[in-house]
Amino acid sequence: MSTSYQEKITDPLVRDQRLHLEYFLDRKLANDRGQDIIDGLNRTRKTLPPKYFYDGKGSQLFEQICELPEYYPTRTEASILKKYAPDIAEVTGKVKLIELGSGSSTKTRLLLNAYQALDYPLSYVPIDVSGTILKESAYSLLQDYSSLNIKGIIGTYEQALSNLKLVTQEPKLLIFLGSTIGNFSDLECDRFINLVTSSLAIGDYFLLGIDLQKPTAILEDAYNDSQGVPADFNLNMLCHLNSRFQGNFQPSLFQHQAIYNEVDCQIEMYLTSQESHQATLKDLNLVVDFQQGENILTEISRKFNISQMQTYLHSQGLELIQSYTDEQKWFGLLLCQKSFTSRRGLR
Ligand code: AVJ
Repeated sequence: MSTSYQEKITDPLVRDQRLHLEYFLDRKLANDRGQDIIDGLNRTRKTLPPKYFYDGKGSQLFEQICELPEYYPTRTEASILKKYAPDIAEVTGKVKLIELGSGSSTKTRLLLNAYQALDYPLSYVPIDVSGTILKESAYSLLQDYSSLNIKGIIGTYEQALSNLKLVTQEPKLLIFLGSTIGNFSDLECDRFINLVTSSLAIGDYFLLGIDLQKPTAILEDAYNDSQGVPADFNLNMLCHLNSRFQGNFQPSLFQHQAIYNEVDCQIEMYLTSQESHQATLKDLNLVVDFQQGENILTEISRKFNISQMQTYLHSQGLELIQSYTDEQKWFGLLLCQKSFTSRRGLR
């Protein structure tokens, strides 16, 4: 039931109609009433949804994380894409490229290059919750790809995907990189994949990036660098909530923690309250009490196994066409296709 509006673009670059933007979240995000925040902070074990990391500042900090020597996922995934994008383009043929959580669209360029090399007209639909970063990346892509058309969607995955069917009947490649799927619980993952399959037509492709299981020390280093960038990223969520919902969180009262849970194969990121205190989010009529040492779980980042993921995707109506990985098998890219068999027929 989201409302959207089209922004009037006055930028000279887009006078030729190569860029369209659709907003499901307006600039003040008034549509987003933050019920998920209220629910999460009222639990005995407090949680906050990771999507609130990504305001303008948070997206910038995430870009900085990607540059850290310890944070291997981005660079590893990019190296796999660099090597196999031509293969992917050849398998899919001409498609409309749709990206969930497009961010800076840096890795996307590797795919665009591959499709361009095959002389396919380039059509790209980036989807992100941060309008700032989406626009910046779109402008830069338009400058570098002269035959590119962009339709950017600013909103959540749910908002964007539930409206996608209306957008296009052309063959599609939906990409979800960076192992962002690792942020979802089992239930959220089922819901998400269900959104994906219902927005795709039979024969459409889905390219999924997954971070793979590996020794604890390597994983924990990736989320606890020496420069404290992941800490800033984690703490920035509180600043984001403050500005968006008139809050008074004091980031200095919290400490960043990231540990690998070897049982559940997931990094767990916490903000730990250093003293007992109270914080409020005025716009949400929310008052929260914290005890000394109390945690807010801000993110899980699950680490996967390719064949388990293949079995899961199959059960959801997505067939693995090809999996790509790096030499160390640290990261996987799964190229899937919405199956020709109906989902119910599979079980
Ligand atoms: C964007 C969800 C893939 O889980 O590694 C990086 C986010 N959090 N450092 C991840 C993140 C802390 C990242 N994803």
